[in-house]
Amino acid sequence: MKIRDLSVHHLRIPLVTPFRTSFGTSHTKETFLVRLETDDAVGWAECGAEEDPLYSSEYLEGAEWVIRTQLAPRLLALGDALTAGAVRDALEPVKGHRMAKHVVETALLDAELRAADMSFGRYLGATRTRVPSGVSVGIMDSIPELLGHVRDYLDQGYLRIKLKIEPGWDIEPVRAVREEFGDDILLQVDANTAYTLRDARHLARLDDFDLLLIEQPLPEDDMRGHAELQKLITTPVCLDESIESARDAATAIAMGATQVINIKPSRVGGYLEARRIHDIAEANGIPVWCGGMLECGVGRAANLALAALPNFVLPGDTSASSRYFAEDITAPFELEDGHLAVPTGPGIGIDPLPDALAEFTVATTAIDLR
Ligand code: OSB
Ligand code: MG
Repeated sequence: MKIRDLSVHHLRIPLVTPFRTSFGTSHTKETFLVRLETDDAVGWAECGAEEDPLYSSEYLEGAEWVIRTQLAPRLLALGDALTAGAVRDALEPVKGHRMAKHVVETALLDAELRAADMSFGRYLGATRTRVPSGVSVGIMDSIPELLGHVRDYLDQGYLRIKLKIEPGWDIEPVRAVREEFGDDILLQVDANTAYTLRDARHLARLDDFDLLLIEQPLPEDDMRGHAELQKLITTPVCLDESIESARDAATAIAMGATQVINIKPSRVGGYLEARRIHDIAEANGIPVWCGGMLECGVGRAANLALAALPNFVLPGDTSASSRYFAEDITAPFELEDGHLAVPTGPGIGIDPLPDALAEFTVATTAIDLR
């Protein structure tokens, strides 16, 4: 496969509500799309990196630089031997930068699958036509404000609530949500690395609330700490930031550092690696669910296909477009009976809408193919 044209489209899309985590607050979705044209098709993919390196060490400007100077030349050097399946080995000399690798591999895979008239879901091995939706709820200024948002999401039909937590906003919001909405709602928390092992006794207080899991309580490089923490709390530990590869997943499972895994294709370098993690977890009896990076419709479409694989047994952070944006870059994904439909068209199964693309694009750069 020959790349005819490769470009980066920077987007800025307003969020319907600010999103606050233990590492910062977002008011807009900043990302870029990669558009990749071959002789047979056009592929699209969305970068998972954020503007600043706060969730992980990657950030948008850096990812673009890596794609332009490191990844694109290596892929072009493959000539006709370039396929999505060849990307991993070709890019292996470049350390890390998984979100940059993810977006180019995914754009290539999209172009390839569109040319083959095959959907992402079919290619990855999806076994369902729709996936259950959860929602990730940011840190708020007050408990009443939080309860208002949670009530609204439950009224819309979301099947699971995830509360972002940090020191000072953990036990009380969880208690308030349980008291207000009862013991039957599926509830979990995400700390985005805000604690240390010294907080184990405090975090054990969450054990009273029958949470599905606690996501990434400790720093991303503290695999051992998570294994130690799990011995001190009964709430299942679920790793997000710590799992960057299938090897990380195997290590975490073997160490007892994770009982559940949040799989984000962007964080792990692409859908092929994401599927390996799914398979390793399944073989070890570890359930997985699909995380998110507040993606617009382009990233969401492919995530839904992945989330339809059999070991995605918990509702994911794959919410409807309206949870994030008044206007999405694609036709909106809508909640039906608490679920989102898995796209069935070729490739990711959806295209950016020209008008929305024009409205939200703040810069476009061509990648030199010479
Ligand atoms: O830790 O899962 C996370 C968003 C940005 C960065 C990190 C995370 C998140 C979310 C939002 O929780 C999930 C979503 O709705 O896309
Ligand atoms: Mg997380």
